[in-house]
Amino acid sequence: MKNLNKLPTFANGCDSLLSKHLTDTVFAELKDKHTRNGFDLQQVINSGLINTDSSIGVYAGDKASYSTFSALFDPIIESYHGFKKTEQHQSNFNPNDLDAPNPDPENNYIISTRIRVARNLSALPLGSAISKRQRKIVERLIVVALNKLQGKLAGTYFPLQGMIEAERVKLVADHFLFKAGDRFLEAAGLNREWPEGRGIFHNDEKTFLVWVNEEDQLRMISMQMGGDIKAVFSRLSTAVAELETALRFSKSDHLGYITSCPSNLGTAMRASVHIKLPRLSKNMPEFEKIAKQYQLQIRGIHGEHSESQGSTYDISNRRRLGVTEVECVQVLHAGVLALINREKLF
Ligand code: ADP
Ligand code: DAR
Repeated sequence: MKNLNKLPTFANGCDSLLSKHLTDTVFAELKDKHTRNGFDLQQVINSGLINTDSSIGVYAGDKASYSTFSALFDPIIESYHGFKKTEQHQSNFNPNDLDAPNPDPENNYIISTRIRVARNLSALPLGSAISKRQRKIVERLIVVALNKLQGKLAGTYFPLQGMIEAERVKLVADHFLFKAGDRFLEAAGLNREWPEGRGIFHNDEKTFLVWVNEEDQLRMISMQMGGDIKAVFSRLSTAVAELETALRFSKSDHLGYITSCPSNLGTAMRASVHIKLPRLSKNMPEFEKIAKQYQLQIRGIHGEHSESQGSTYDISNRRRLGVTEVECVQVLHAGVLALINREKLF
């Protein structure tokens, strides 16, 4: 380990899973370890050391990180997902198994629905350990696959490098593009050589989008206005299956799809709605009780670490590992129905 030769201390009030699970014993076991890509414990924990407001605080640099540093990752994964190191992840991306009629057919509450999955290529390191040359190879392999998409999924890739700033700002404001300069990703080494090798693909309707080389090498996104959750899921299922014929994604029997952050392992799926709850949002204890019951996250409308606007919130599934893709969306659907029914009672 380059800079740390003793167990780091964490600021008072830091409640990250890193601060909880990096014990003396774990530190002693891992401090001199590294993967064959040279990824070491300092790099695993750097984001959580610098950003003491992290909820998790660790990132993997390659698939091997999850085994090399399992003494730290396993308890973090169990704390976040309730998933034990002896369990095997199961996948089911079949829309026929999803029972999700539109919970808001009159569009009184749900503004938009978005479902995304993260993927990384199996042949190269993850973003925190990848080299500049390797990142360009990842971009090239992904763009070749994206350009093969046909019909309604066909679209165009827009590299971030050279993008007109006003266009970039508008894509972010319209919730289509990732924000730049995330400090958690910065400290994890995921923003190196930014914006080289980064970009966004989208079809003409902007209902299918792919982020390239942000936190993960692919974020495949299906989204549209309104609450037709099943249509959004079906589009994503088709698109992911198409791209899986052209790209080999990193996965394991135990952890499912491999991602930079352990919170995204397994399905690597976040299914979310932007929903207006003017009455329920004035009763946050009740709002939070329902969200907890359905294991939903309540977030602001610009995603992570953002604030709600008015009474519009981003509601999404919290668990991604040890549940299937269908179960992630089924839970969101049930939770959104419960929130809407409670809103109606006020
Ligand atoms: P991820 O979980 O995929 O990393 P975030 O949840 O942080 O992404 O959000 C990324 C962008 O997607 C943000 O601009 C956010 O506003 C937008 N977003 C998330 N859910 C929805 C939704 N249901 N409708 C529209 N935009 C959304
Ligand atoms: N911000 C980091 C990661 C939390 C999960 N979100 C991701 N992976 N985008 C934290 O530890 O708070």
